[in-house]
Amino acid sequence: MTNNSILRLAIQRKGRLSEDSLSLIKESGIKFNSDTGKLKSKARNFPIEFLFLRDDDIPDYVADGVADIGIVGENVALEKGKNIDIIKKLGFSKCRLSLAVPKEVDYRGLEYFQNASIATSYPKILQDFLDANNLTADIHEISGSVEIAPSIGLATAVCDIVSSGSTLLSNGLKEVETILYSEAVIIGNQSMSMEKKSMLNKLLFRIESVQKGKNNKYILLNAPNDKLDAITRLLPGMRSPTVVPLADKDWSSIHSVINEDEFWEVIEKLRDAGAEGILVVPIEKMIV
Ligand code: PRT
Ligand code: ZN
Repeated sequence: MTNNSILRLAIQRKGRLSEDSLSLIKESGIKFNSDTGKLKSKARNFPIEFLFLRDDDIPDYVADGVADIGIVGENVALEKGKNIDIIKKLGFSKCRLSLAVPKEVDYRGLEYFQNASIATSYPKILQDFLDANNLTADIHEISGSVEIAPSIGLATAVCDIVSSGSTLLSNGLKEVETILYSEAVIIGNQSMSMEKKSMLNKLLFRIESVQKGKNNKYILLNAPNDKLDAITRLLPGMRSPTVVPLADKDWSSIHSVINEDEFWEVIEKLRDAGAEGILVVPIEKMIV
């Protein structure tokens, strides 16, 4: 039973992805009751319905068309995802899937894993990695607390999600190889109707505007007119910087947009070039 006039988005009911998934939707201007105690919720101002599920179930629901799209970690999308598309990376819930071994092991390279026994919740991704490296190993699939497997004698290595690394450390393990860098992604059903695709494109446009806003800052500064050229060259802006004369006729105010990544470098150069009174303001949304 598919309803073509509404886009169904599956998000994690409770866990590491939930809060950022809900914030992204809210920042995209979509209003809804975010009580994840419920199973479903309809937006009030956008043709979208949310399904709140366990993250592991989301790829299947999306593949079957119960949901049209979903937000999951790339690790889950690749492990459980059959017949789904990865549509967009979302930049949050960043982590990596890594191989780790007891810290006393004198690790010299991948050959350590030949005939090893490895505990993991990601047997498919791990098997693909082993195959790609011509290795054979025993994979023990376990669904949680993978990091304790070596200390209870179940395995000689683990393949697990790492973020800060403190879980590995406190279990006497060290990270030796990274198999996958993961972040939250939007996954999608492969046979969405034209109508749903057009709703999805509207949603993606909004999400991209929010993301661009976050990656950029609005900058205002004062510059003596004889330094204007040098300073504007440091500031590309969306097209080119806006230059506004100040009451003091020898000075102007410059407004522009700069990328978060080059922010500090540009600020230092601007000061060296004679800019004063630099103000930096967050951008809520950016449409280019
Ligand atoms: O109940 P449900 O099945 O929905 O949730 P879940 O418990 O399966 O998933 P959840 O909420 O823990 O994680 C959801 C997603 O967040 C994962 O699929 C990853 O894409 C991403 N993510 C980001 C993480 C972590 N960081 C993370 N640190 N997922 C798990 N961890 C765990 C990891 O398994 C290990 O036990 O945290 C520990 C490692 O953390 P550090 O900081 O000690 O290295
Ligand atoms: Zn899960």
